[in-house]
Amino acid sequence: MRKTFLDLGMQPLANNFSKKYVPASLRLKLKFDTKLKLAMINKHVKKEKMFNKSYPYRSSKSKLVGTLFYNLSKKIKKKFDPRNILEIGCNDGMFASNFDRKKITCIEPCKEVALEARKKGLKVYINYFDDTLVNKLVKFHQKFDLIFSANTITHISKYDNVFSNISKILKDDGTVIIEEPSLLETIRKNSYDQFYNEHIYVFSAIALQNILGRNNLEIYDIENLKVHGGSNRYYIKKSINKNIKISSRFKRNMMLEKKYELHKFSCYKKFSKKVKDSKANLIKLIKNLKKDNKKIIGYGASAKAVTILNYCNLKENYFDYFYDTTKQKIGKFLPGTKIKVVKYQKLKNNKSYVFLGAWNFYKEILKKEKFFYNNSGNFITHVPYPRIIKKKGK
Ligand code: JHZ
Repeated sequence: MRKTFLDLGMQPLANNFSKKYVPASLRLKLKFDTKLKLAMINKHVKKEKMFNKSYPYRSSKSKLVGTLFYNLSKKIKKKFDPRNILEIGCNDGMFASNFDRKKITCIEPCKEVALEARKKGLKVYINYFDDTLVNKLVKFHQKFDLIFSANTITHISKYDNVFSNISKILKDDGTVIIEEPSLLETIRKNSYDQFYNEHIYVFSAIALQNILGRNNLEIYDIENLKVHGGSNRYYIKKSINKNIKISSRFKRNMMLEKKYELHKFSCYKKFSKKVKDSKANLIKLIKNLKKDNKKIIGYGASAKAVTILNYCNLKENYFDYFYDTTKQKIGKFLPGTKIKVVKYQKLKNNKSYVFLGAWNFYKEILKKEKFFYNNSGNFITHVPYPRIIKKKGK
C-alpha cells in the first residue's frame, strides 16, 4: 500500500530550463510504500522527457564532487583492483576519467553530456540502462568486477528491473557502489527539496536493502557522505557471495534509521508537518525582506531550488535573478518561474540578500564569497530551517 504524506503542489520538470516560460504542470505528492518502507513521488515522468540532449546538469561544476570522486577512485584501485568497471550515468565523465580508459565502460543517456565524457577519451554508451543495453553489455563485455553509479539509480522508475539487471552483469564476487541522497539526512535537515520529478525515491538503507533482497543483492557496507546535502555510499554484493561480512558500520546505520522510525508511516507524517512550517516561515522571511525593499537574488539554480520556489510560490515577484555557473542554464528561466538565470559574478553588493539555491555547497560557496560574507553580506537558507545566516560576531 502507498500512503500519501506530503503535497508539493504544482511542480515543473526541475531541469527544464527554457528561454520560454513554462508553467509548472505536475502535481507532485510524496508517498510511503508500507511494504518496502520506501519514500517516493507519485508521478513518474517518461525518462525521455527528463533525460535527453538538453539536460543541463554537469557534475564537474563542483570541486567537492571532483575531490570525492578522485578519492574514491584511489580507494577502488587499492582495495578492489578491478579488471573492468561499469559506470551507470557517468554525466560528463568526472568519476570515470580517474581510471585507465581501457578498464572502464560508461553509460549516459543524455547525448550532449555523454559527448563531453567521450571527449575525455571514455567509452560511453549513449543509452538508458535497460534490458536491451544490458543484454548487449553481457554479450560484449562479459561481466563486471565493479559497477559504480552516483545519483542515478533514484532517477530510474523500475527499481526491481534496475537491480535485477545489475545482478545480471555483476560477477559473483563483484561489488556495486552506489551513491544516493540519504533519507535520514533529508528528514533531519528538513530538506524536502530532495524530492522532485527526477528523484523518484529517496532511499533509506532500510528500503534499499528490501529492494536489493528481492534481486539477490545486499548492502554490506555504507559510508555517510556530506555531499549533495547528505548522501550514502552503499557497498553491495551478491547474496550468494558469503566471503564478505556485513560491516558493523552498516548495522549501526540500520539501527539509527530504526531509531528515527524511517520504517514507520508516523515518521513521514511528522516530517510533513515540519515541511509545512518551513514553507510558512520561508515565505514570511522573504516577504518581510521585500516589504523592506531589499533586493533578493539566488545563488545556484539547482533542481532543489526550483522545487522550493515552486512549492512556496516564491517567484519573480521576490527574486531579481539567480546566479549560476552552468552554461546550459544561463539566459533561461528557472523552471515554473520567470526568474532568469544569469552568468555568475563574484558577490560584491552586500546590500542584497542571497538565497542559497545550492545550499548543499554552502561551505564551498562561503570560501568563494569571502568578501561578501566578511562584509556583512547576508545569505538566506531554508536548511534546516529558514533563516538569514549571520556571520559570527555580526
Ligand atoms: P546541485 C542535480 O541536482 C540533478 P541539483 C540530479 N538530479 C541530482 O541528483 C543531483 O544533481 C546530484 C550551481 N553552482 O549540484 C551549479 C554555482 O552556480 O546542488 C548547479 O546548477 N556555483 C542529477 O540541480 C547548482 O548550483 C557554485 O559555486 O539540485 C547546484 O546544483 C556551485 C557549488 C554550484 O544539484
